Amino acid sequence: MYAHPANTIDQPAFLRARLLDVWLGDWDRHEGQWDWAEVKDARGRVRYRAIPKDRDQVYFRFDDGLVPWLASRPFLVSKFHTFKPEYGYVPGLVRQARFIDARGLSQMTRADFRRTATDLQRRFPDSLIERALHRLPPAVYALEGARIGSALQARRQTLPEAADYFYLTLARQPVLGGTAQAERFVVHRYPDSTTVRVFSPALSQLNRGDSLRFQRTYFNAETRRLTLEGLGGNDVFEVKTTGAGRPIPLRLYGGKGHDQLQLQGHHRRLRVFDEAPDLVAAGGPAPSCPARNTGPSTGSTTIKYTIPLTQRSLLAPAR
Ligand SMILES: [Ca+2]
Repeated sequence: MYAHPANTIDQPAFLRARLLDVWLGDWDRHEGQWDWAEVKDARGRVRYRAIPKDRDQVYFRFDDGLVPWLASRPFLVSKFHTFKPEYGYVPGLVRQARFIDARGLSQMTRADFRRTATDLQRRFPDSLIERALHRLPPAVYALEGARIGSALQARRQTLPEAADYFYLTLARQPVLGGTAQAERFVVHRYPDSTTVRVFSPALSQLNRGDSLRFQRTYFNAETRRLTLEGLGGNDVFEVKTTGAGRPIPLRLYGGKGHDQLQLQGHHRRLRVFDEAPDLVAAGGPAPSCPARNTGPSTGSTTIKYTIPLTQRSLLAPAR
């Protein structure tokens, strides 16, 4: 995905897989827990479809003792989640996957989350839950079957609410990355929302005239801070601010290459970081050097793909 904009994750399919994780209470879904199927089209675009594996934390039970109680407190932002009829603290439940969620769900809207959740509700009738639980060993079914079954039914009823909480968790401080190729980030900031479109000239070589890679509107009511990373290539950031209100705070990271910033309107709540001193616009904010360790880290060392040093950015996982 870093190498070329023609490589993308199948986001609707990944959202279905992640909502299944949420329903099952599988909190351990970091990037090492997935394989990826490559689906190539005739024009050379590659879509990656997620294949979940290592479901060893499903129906996890962690509620018998003081240490487990402490480890599951929301104020400790625990990743450990006991499987119960209620979802509990959703940001903790999805936290282990935040590195891959930021990339695999970046274009999924609040409506997509709700629609997918209600679709999954229909696909998991009581008869299916019962049939699945009967595949447990008989001794386990006798001991846990009824408890798991009723919890699955209760969680199915409130899956849309949990999906909404999941969406809001991801929408709070999104980080959007470019690729190693040149991109043009077109940002329109309004008092109540910010619209981002990303164009990749490398894409129009595959499909003439179509270079739009990404498009999304972020809302002040949901988003506290928005970060855009150009990564490699000579990137252009066009930022237009309309009105005198308080737009979503925006952070731009130019990354490698000779990057350009074009500003229209005021530049309040805008911070600019670049490794070369070329990301300046007349009257705009002075760029700072990117500080390390301010981006999201995965807390995981099992990540399988590696990012060449020249493309590594704040988005790169902690080693
Ligand atoms: Ca780039």
